[in-house]
Amino acid sequence: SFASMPNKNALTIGLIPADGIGREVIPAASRVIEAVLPSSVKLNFVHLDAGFELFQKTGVALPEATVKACLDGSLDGAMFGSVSSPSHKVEGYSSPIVALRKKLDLYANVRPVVTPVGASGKAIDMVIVRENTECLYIKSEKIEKNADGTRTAYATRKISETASRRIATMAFNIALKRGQVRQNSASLPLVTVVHKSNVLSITDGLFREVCLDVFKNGAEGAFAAKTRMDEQLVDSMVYRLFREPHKFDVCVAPNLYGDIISDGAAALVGSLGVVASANVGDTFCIGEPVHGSAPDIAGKGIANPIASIRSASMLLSHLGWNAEAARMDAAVDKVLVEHADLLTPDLGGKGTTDGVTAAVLKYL
Ligand code: GGG
Repeated sequence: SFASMPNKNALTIGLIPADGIGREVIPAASRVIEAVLPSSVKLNFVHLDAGFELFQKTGVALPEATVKACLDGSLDGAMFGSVSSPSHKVEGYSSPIVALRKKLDLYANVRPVVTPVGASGKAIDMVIVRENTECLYIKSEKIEKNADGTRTAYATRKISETASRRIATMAFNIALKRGQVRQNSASLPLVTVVHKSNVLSITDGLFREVCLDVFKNGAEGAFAAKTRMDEQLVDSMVYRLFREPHKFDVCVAPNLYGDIISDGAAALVGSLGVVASANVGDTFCIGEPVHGSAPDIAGKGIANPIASIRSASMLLSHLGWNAEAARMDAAVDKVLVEHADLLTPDLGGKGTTDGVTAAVLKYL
């Protein structure tokens, strides 16, 4: 959080629904934000464009106006929906969310993976902290023709000490905070560092080394005193995630591993439709559901709004609206646990985006 004392009079939030179901779930989340804030707050939503569909119409995926609105101090924060980037190269197109994260230096993608409070069975309560600015996502690729006429493609993977240090610091700070609210817990919060340094000993080796150093020496010794650190090779991490997900607490990973393990972890808590994230930098935050644009169900009114509502709650919490964020989370949990009849098809129900949103609004 970078605002412990929010301006309690006004809140201006940018809405960037982008493609597909983003255009259904972001309006749902904005309705919940509107309902949870005290009526005395002057709430202003600023609608901003981005996306592959926009690129197809205008030749621009991320308009300057959208970037400027996020950079010029006029917004307190923003919500992003989802993009439909194609799986093949399209001349002149580049993913707007990847660009936005880079341009705003939103260096952490924080992804809580949780079972709802009140659900039966062993609770899963983990946070995946994904590095958001480098790794293979620098998209430095090239293709060369070989003498025999076949082609070979290369991608450069960047892991810097600076980016590794700040993502590790973010992860240990999140662990410290979790430790503070869990005063009765017998064990200290645990940060699992995910890497593959047995193979990629230079790049992942650097990530691992920096994480270890942050643990040992960061926050003037507070991390070493008040948290624990563990490490997992990414393949073994996936295995353990499937076998014993309840044992994980905070996990920190380079960009691509973080993306893959968090989509996988979503399957453990029902569906991708309930997993939220916040893209966090030192001065700005964008809430964003982990799911994509789901073209197969776009426009049908059945997209699950819960990931976006939870992302909006993460955004509000970052902006210092902690009580309101907690009310949103509690309302979502109640709907998940008590209203299986209302849930959307990704969770096995026959419900709709509007039906789930109405139920969350009722329980706020
Ligand atoms: N809200 C996450 C999202 O839209 N994911 C889809 C995705 O990752 N697309 C690739 C991209 O355009 O970055």
